Order: sequence, then structure tokens, then C-alpha cells
Amino acid sequence: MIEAAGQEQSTLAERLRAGDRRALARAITLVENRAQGAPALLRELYPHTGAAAIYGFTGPPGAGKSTLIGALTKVRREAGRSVGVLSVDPSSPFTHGAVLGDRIRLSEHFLDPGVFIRSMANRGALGGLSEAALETTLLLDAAGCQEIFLETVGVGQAEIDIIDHADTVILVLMPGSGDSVQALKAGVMEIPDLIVVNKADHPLTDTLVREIRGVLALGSEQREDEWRVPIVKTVAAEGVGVQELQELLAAHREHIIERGLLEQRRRRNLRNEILALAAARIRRRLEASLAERADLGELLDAVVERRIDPACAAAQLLDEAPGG
Ligand SMILES: Nc1nc2c(ncn2[C@@H]2O[C@H](COP(=O)(O)OP(=O)(O)OP(=O)(O)O)[C@@H](O)[C@H]2O)c(=O)[nH]1
Ligand SMILES: [Mg+2]
Repeated sequence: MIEAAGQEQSTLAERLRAGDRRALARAITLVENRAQGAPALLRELYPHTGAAAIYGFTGPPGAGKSTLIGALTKVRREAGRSVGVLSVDPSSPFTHGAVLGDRIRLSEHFLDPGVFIRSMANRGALGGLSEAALETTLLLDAAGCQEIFLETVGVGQAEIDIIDHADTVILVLMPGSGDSVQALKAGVMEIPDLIVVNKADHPLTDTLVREIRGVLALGSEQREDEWRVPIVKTVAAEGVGVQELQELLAAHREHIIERGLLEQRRRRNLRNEILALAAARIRRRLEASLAERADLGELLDAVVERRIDPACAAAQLLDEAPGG
């Protein structure tokens, strides 16, 4: 039985590596559902990943991320590159909305065998959405997608985790995105590698560009990678500015490869991922051990009755001294 399951996994991995779309779709579902075979599949495929160029697009709802990715996909397909798209929506409990939006925005690519599109929402990924997104990115990479576009909505913490899997981070804003500019200014979000002001057909476009310039000027001395963050104006729905954006993405990639920064960045991201996975394991282990501890109820009573403070209780759970 175990033998048979192993054999089936290796067949799936082989089919996936050969570019079989159904195998890829099935593998992603396994990963999303944390199915039993998923870890072995990822273990087998991991040595065959790392070749894809990964671009992460983030920004407020409706800014035009999907439309831009659709337009870029077209440009990259014309250059003969294969493309994978993963849209992640941490705010939505359902995948259906995202799928529907993508279907419209990316519809012209649906029949192209060189393009693979997938959406993922909170509901879809048991456990960590960020983990499922990373694993799906690895699957797309192993399946031979040369360019991977990750899309995630918002500028909060969960989104940033997902975008951390990217080599190049693109923030997409539209006129009226004042909140996002504030988030940048306040340091809620790290300064991205490129900023797109989409819907540049709107009269308030230049006001937004000026605001962004102001924020970028504040932090420019601190940037260690010597990359000047470009602001690109686009009208994604009409393809305006998309070629320029493509050229800047290529320039950024060249910049980070030439200086060894790509390797450095991936190393940093992988370090964070290992830590996050280890932390999740410790948490699961802790929760399992708590279920078996009889004194937990008493300890909780003591905290509820204000005899012990929560920090001391936590230390006690771990059999540590209360000091730290
Ligand atoms: N006027 C104008 N509309 C645009 C432009 N680009 C996209 N849109 C429209 O804006 C709406 C949202 O575009 P999407 O590409 O779905 O935006 P998104 O950022 O992916 O949205 P979410 O995934 O829901 O966060 C759609 O109706 C697009 O047709 C543009 O440059 N100008
Ligand atoms: Mg979208």
C-alpha cells in the first residue's frame, strides 16, 4: 500500500515536471488540502526548482493587479516565455470571487498551454495560506513556468508574507490610494522594488505620483541595494505603460543578479520560511501537549482569578523561570 502510494507520487512528480497541466493542478490541490502525499511530492520536486523568475504584485483591492498581470503575461508570451499566475486573497473566505475576477481579467490566456492560472483564498488552504502559496510557487517552478506572477491584495502582514516569496516586489496603486501611501510612510510595508500607478487616465494621477515621490525621498539614503525605485504610470486596461513596466522588471532582475542580491534575497526569504515552518511545528507540538496536561485548567483558573499573570503562566507551561 505504501509502495503503491509512493509510486503514484513519483508518477505525479514526473508528469508535473514534464509540464502536464492536470498533474500540476492536482499537485496544487494536494498542497492546498495538506494531503498526505504533499510533503513527499514537494521533497521530490524541490531540487528541480529555483529557475523561475518570481514577481510579487500587491496593492489595494481593485487597483488593477490582475489586469496588469494579464497584460504582462501577454508581453512575456510574445517573448516565448511560459507563465504561471497565482492570485492569493487572504481577506476572502472563498476562492470563487477571486476566480471569477481572474477569469475575466485573464480570460484571453485560459486556452494558452504556456500559461497556468490558479487562485487561492483562505478557505482553500488549511493551515497557513502563506505556506500553501509558497508551495504552489514551487510547484509552478518545477513544472517549468519561467515567469511566475504572484498577486495578493492589500498591504497588511499576511500579504507581505506571501509577497516575501518573490524576487521582485511591485506595489500597484491607483489614484485615491492615499491609505497605502501612508502605510508605506509609516513603515507598515517595506518599500517595494517598483511602484505602479495604474489607472493613470485618472485626473489625480500626478498628485499620487508626487505623494509617492515624497515618501521615497525620505527613505532613499537607507537603501542598501543601490536601486532607485521607479514609479511607472500605466493604464493596464489599455496596455499603456506595460512595455515600460516590463523593461523595468527586467532591469531590476538584472540589477539583483549582477550584484549577487538575488541570491542574498532568496537566502533571506528561505531563512524566514524555515523559521516560520519551524514555529508552526512548535506551536502544533505545544497544542498537542497541552491537550494532555491536566494542570492546564488549574493554571487557567489562576490567570482568570488574577492570581498569576499570563506571562508567568506561559513560562510555567514551558517549565521555564518566570523572569524572561
Ligand atoms: N479606468 C481604468 N480602469 C482599469 C485600469 N486597469 C484596470 N481597470 C479596471 O479596474 C477594475 C479592477 O481591476 P483588477 O485588475 O481586477 O484589479 P485588482 O487589483 O486585481 O483587484 P482585486 O484582485 O480585486 O484586488 C477592473 O474593472 C478593471 O477593468 C485602468 O488602467 N484604467
Ligand atoms: Mg485581482
